[in-house]
Amino acid sequence: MLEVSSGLESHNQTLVESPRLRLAIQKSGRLADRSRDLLERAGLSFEWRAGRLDCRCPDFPLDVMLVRDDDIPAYVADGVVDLGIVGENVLAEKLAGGLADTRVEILLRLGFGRCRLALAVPFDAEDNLRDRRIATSYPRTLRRWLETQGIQAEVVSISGSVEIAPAMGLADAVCDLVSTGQTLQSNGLRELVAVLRSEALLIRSVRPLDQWRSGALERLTARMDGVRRAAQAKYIMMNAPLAAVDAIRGVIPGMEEPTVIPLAGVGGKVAIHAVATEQVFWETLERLKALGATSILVLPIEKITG
Ligand code: PRT
Ligand code: ZN
Repeated sequence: MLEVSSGLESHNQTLVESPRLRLAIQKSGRLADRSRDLLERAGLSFEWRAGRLDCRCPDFPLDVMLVRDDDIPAYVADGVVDLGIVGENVLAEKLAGGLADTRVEILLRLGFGRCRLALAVPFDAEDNLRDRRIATSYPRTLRRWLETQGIQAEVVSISGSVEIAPAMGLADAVCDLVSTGQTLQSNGLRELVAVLRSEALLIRSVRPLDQWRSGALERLTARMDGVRRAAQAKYIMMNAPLAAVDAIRGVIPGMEEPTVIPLAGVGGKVAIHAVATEQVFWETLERLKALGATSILVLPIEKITG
């Protein structure tokens, strides 16, 4: 009896199973953990198994493919997957290499994996790049930038360890990804200018989706956007003189309308509660204190929607 009913159920499931979205993320590397973390914060659970290149979400119609980041733009453009999470630097290089930007659309800037593609020269070299050899793993992006700047230089294409090219005599300058700048510095290089600023992007294929998948995509994007906004935002509470409320509104970055509540038994003082949509720095707290605010609390926000 049991056997018969479970057989029928699985038969029915294959007949009626809803379509699923496919998302490509980096298998391992600098974006891998943050991409998985984003999915988990968006309420999507996965059992990541070592050696598996795909993973099915049991509580959302989404399958995730784990791939090399360089392959993600083409997979998305060709419709192998519907969505991808990839660094802007990788997408820009593929677009500069002829991948039509009409085939891929940026849905969200995800706010992690931040870096810049920057030109750098040895400490004692001149700033001038004219007729110099520049080593890079991003030859197409660099050529485009040189063209827009009207700079004539030789682009030397290298994969990996670009920063050692000048010391090896392979180039006079480099164009490489920088985040803290430590790698450049420890290789005796100084940064001249950023060619591109990059962060992780959620991209989609422009191929039309059926209505069901479109709905799922909208829900997924809204959740990821909520996670991203919550990560930046902070909930701020403080007590302050009523007379300082307007000045305080001007100090808190990206503050929406605050809630102002009179403090029981303390004339002229109020409690202010507000959501700051941008990062709150120590300098901001010092300015609030200078305006008379006390008991200032800055709390993380887990989810934002609406
Ligand atoms: O195996 P796969 O092809 O998937 O990965 P990968 O080796 O090509 O890429 P990976 O994992 O190194 O980086 C993935 C993405 O992370 C990049 O495409 C960027 O979008 C982003 N990212 C953010 C960075 C950095 N920060 C970064 N600092 N990618 C590389 N670096 C390297 C840089 O190349 C240099 O060697 O870090 C060094 C510089 O760091 P600082 O802190 O010393 O300046
Ligand atoms: Zn790569």
